[in-house]
Amino acid sequence: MPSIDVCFSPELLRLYDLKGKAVVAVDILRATSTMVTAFAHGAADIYPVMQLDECLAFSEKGCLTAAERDGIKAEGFDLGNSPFSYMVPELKGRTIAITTTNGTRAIRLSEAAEEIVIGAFLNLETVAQHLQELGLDVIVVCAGWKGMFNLEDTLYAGALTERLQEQFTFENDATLAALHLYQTAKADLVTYLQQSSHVRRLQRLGIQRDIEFCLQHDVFEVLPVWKKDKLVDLKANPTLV
Ligand code: 3SL
Repeated sequence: MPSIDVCFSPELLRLYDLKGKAVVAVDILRATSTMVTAFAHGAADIYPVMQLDECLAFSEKGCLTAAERDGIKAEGFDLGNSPFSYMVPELKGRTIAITTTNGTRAIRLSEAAEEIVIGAFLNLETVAQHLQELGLDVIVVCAGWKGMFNLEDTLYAGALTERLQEQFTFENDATLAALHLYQTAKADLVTYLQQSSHVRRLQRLGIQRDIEFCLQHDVFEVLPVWKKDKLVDLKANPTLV
C-alpha cells in the first residue's frame, strides 16, 4: 500500500526524500486555489515562478502575468492572487506566469518529485482519485507562511488523508495531526479558521469572500500537474497523462 505524509513547510523539505513520490503542493489561501480556478475558467497553462522580475519577463512572450506579495497585488502585473479575478472570459486559452509569497515557492521547491499535483479544497476529489490511480507514495507539501506552519494548508492535508485513508497508509504524526485537525474543524472551516493568522491578515486587507470561496470542497474537476517546466490541466489534456 502506498503511504501519505505531510510536510508542514517548504523549509522542512530537506527532511523528505521526494524521489519517486507524488507531491501535492497546497496553498489554500490562496495560490493553489487560484490556479485551480484559473484552469477551471480556461487558462491553457501556468508558469509558477519564484521571483517578481522573472515573472514580469513572461509578458514579452505574450503571457498574462500575475503577482502577489504579502497578500497584495504587485504593481505592474496583469493579475493578483484573488480567484475571482481569474473568472473572466479573457483568460480562455491564455498562458499565465504567476509568483506568490509562498505558493509558487512550495511548487518549485518540490521539483525533485516524480509528479507534482496542485491541490485545493476546490478540486479535492479529483486529486484524490488521481493519487489512487497513480499509486505512488504521496507527500503533501504545505506552503505555510514564510516558512512557518499554517492551519489552512494542514486542514487540506487532513481532508485529503480522510479521502485516501482506505487506500494509503499513514503512520507519521504529521498526517495523524492533520487528519485529527480536519475532523475537528470540517463541520465549519470558515468559523474554525477565524483566529488563524492568514485569515486575519487577509481580513485586514478587506478580503473575506476569497476565504469563503477557497474553503469550498469539490467545486471543480481540474487536475493541474507539473509537466517539464509548467502546470497543465490533465483533465483538459488527457493525452498528457
Ligand atoms: O503566499 C501565497 O502564496 C499567497 O497565496 C498568499 S495570499 O493569499 O495571496 O495573501
